[in-house]
Amino acid sequence: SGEEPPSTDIITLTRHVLNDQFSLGPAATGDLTLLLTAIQTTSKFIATNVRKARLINLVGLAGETNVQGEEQKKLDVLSNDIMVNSLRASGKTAVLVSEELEEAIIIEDRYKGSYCVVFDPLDGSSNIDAGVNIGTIFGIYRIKPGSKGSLEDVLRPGSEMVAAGYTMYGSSANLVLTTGHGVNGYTLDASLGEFILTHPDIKIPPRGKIYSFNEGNSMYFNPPVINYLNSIKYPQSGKSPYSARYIGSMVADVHRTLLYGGIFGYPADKKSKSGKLRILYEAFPMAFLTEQAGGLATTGTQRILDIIPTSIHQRCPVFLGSKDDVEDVIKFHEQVN
Ligand code: AHM
Ligand code: MG
Repeated sequence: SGEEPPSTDIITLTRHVLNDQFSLGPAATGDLTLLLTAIQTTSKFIATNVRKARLINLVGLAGETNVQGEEQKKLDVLSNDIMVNSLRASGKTAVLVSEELEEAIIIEDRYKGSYCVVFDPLDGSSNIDAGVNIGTIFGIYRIKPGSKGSLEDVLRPGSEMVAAGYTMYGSSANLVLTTGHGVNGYTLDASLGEFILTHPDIKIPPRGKIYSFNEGNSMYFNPPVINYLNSIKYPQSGKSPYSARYIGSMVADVHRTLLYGGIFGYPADKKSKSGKLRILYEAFPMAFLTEQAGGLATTGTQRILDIIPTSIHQRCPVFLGSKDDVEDVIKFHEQVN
């Protein structure tokens, strides 16, 4: 008694995306839904491997191979293989760009579809061995009309992406997705093997109280960034300083920023002239999600989604999060010019 009966009407990610498709009428082909199904499957598979890897690390002796006698493949390489195989087999892709692969993959005719997927299969590599949150980031373009799939289909502004998202592997697996109509978050119910809608229509608070930068790089930072950080750490009298939170996994730091507000930054500095994060499969998907949640994403001087990349692994500075906070950092960049 007192216990609620289980809901008999759960909203899975597939149901939710299909519903979007119904609203498009007969014009919708269902291809994007099928592609997103393939991406969900890869996320479940990677989530399982992330968990297993920890168990093997626990029970295995250092330097040993696993019980099958094979050497463990590094998780990021394994995740890349899982994604490439599943995306190719979906029959819905034409071009794949992965952080793990120097060159783009142009899908052979037999499997060719009309979407391009850019992805970082397992982001936050420095956190993998410590069991701290890591994630998969992805962005999706439709190929240009008449194209059979080439680099030109992905060397385009982020504003032309049709969908983007990430899966965070933490205490649970969380998939956060936009198809250009807001942002929704889903949590993997391991017993059902389904991502269930748990965070409908995520909106970033217009101003936050948290900043998320790797301040260990302060000695290399440029004046606009130093001045901005000082302004939130030593605010005018009466105001409280911001709290620092930095995990070092973009997926986890952005996830918190979407839910709690505040600002995440990976600036360009004297050592890394273009910053660290990659435009196509890190900055663009996160910028798309942030804008769809009501926030802003900038390099400091330019809207991230307006960048036209000229190579697939190109980098850019990133500041994203609550609208008011990001507007502040933009003002500090304007002051110097
Ligand atoms: P990776 O792709 O090698 O994992 O690097 C990207 C990661 C991001 O997840 C994170 O925001 C950033 O690197 C952290 O970098 P740093 O350790 O320099 O603070
Ligand atoms: Mg990465």
